[in-house]
Amino acid sequence: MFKLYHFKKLDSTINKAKKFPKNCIVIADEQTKGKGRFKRKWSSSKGGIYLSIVLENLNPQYLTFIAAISTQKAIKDIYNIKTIIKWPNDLIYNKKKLCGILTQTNKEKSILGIGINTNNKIPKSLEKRAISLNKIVNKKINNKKIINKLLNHFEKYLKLLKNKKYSKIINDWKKNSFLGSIIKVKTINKTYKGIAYDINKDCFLIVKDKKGRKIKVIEGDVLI
Ligand code: BT5
Repeated sequence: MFKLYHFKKLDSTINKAKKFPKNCIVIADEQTKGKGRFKRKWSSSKGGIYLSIVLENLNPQYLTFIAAISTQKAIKDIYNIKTIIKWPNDLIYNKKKLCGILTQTNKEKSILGIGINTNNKIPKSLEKRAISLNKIVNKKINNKKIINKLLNHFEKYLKLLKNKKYSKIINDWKKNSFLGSIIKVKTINKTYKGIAYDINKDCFLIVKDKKGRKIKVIEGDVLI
């Protein structure tokens, strides 16, 4: 279903993907200007997986969710490594970030960017917060195998999304997620503390604070 385009080096696969039609995937061995959310940087040295999928305009929250589930399943299937999905866009292993997802949409298209640390070196400044899969399994990671598996899962979840099977997606997301953890969520204006209580039908996070109040969080960064 997807057409893959492979490049040795790009500034960002998201930038390149914007020039491609729907159902194309842009992959790079390294990115010189990898992007995170809120204009942050994504460290993208050689060896990792950096890909962006061009899709029709779809709900960005749900796209981020199905990308996280598909990546989580691919890593589990191939390396038997159990990761946790942290809202809204991370895969975590041992409290360290293994994968980040960034979804951008406009009226015509959605671009879904996935970055997975596999064989890339993590910069010193990120060592406390980030990890590569090769350090977990102690061997070279087969990026091709992960990408293929990930796309197999992704195609199934994309069908579910297009068929509006939202509760199935949310339920699968929740199965191996951070829900139940004590967290701090930083939004632009406020910081909330409490339990990661639930995810609602719009993929927003519900935090339950000390007083039992349930707070809906639309965007932000979670600290476990
Ligand atoms: C993300 O942002 O996690 C989204 C990352 C998306 C990367 C993919 S790669 C393919 C496509 N092309 C792109 O240019 N981007 C996408 P956010 O939640 O804002 O996290 C960014 C933060 O994670 C940074 O501020 C760092 O603290 C940390 N970080 C940077 N590089 C990292 C890495 N390689 N692994 C783990 N953490 C990293």
